[in-house]
Amino acid sequence: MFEKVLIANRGEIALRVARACRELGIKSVAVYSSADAESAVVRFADESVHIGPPASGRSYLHIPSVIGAAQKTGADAIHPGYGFLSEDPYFAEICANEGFTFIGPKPEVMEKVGDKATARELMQKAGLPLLPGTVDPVATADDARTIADEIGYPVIIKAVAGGGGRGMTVVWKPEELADAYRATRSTAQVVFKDSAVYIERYLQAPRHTEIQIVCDEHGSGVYFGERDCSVQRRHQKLIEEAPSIHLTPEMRKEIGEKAVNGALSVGYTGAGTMEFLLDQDGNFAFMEMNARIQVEHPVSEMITGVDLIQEQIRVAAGEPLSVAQDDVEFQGHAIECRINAEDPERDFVPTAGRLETYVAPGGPWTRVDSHCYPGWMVSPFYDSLIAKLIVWAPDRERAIDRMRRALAEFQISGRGVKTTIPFHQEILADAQFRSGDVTTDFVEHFMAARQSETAAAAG
Ligand code: MV4
Repeated sequence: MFEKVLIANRGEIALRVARACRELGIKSVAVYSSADAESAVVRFADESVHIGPPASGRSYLHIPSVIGAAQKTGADAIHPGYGFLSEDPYFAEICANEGFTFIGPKPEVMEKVGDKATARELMQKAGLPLLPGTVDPVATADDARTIADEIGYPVIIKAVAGGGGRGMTVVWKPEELADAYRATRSTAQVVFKDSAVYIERYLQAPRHTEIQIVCDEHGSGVYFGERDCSVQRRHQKLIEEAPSIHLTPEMRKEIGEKAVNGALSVGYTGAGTMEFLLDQDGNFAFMEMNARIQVEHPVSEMITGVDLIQEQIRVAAGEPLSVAQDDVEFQGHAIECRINAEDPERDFVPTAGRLETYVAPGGPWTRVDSHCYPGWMVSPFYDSLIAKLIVWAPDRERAIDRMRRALAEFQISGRGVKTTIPFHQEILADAQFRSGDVTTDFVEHFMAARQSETAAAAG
């Protein structure tokens, strides 16, 4: 096992990783920008190193500074968290070359799954279900037209280098295809410096259902069930839950085994997520693979009782997974609300500022993953996630009730600081959400209905 792990991240996930290290008896090293000098992880970790100014390009994304901190402190591994350098194969390679274990998959595997068309091809070969479409990038507008005619409309054009919802165009009619093809390519070139695109059948109003897996270096892989992440706005997830109430145990086993097989077939090691769309008839379609631990991993931990960060560290150290598939039991229901410093009344603009009040909820089956405390300065330099509130209960209805209770206890205030807490309360009170009949267009419809209610009340 490692003796010392450097955490190349900030915020709640840096603290989450430091806690896992402490429980495993591993020393932790925090790195921090000037904006994060007073952060909780700097105090919690065994050591800390200042790596640069607030701008992430000059601190958390600046590879020489991160590697320098690892050298200076004699760390033997680097945990990248999520975001920042977590899915950068080049960073993983530098870690290896400098003698540090990157806590994640091998660079060449990361590179393969990071290319959406390659991932699609590899996962199809491994037997995962896919939507009709191409596995090779589409070379010309004429080819695009021919392919779309075969697939049938609507279709979606996606950037090979895209992900997380960026660089996609839905095309409803053949006449619109050539323009959409050219527009997506040029956007992809500008945004991702790679103009390659592929085409898929477009699925309207699906559920976003993702499978958590962890694979070790001994050829074993385990799935930790699925998460439903359909409650999202502009590709930013707001609420995640596990399990999905739309799966039977048989469906869970089938898609879980397929996800693990797919990952093992490409030599994947570490924690990862296979993202699928789930249609109204219960059909899965593989979308992309995320080669990192995700924000919403706690809901999977809550229903399985397994610490996924500890598993991730264990397998990176070359140890076998601590659990076999048969040991993983799914119990009850967990929900996570992302508490962001944003103003839902002003199109969710980030609201940076100093927290005057910060009182986290407690009580039974209530977990708060956060780096915040009274007096903490929420910085405009980073993403606006300030806390994750996670609850568990024997069933979904009681989990929702518990979440409403916990959200009501949560007190966060500061000059100019608004949070998504009241918005979560509204969603949790919504009859459609409570029924579980939620697809990826839920928030959009919810917002529209909310708008017209406000207008009616004012009128
Ligand atoms: C799709 C789709 C419908 N059909 N692909 C968005 C994120 C990226 N990972 C995949 N995305 C989508 N791909 C086909 N063929 C709809 C989406 C999509 C979506 C997916 C998951 C969660 C929210 C979403 C919101 C809009 C569109």
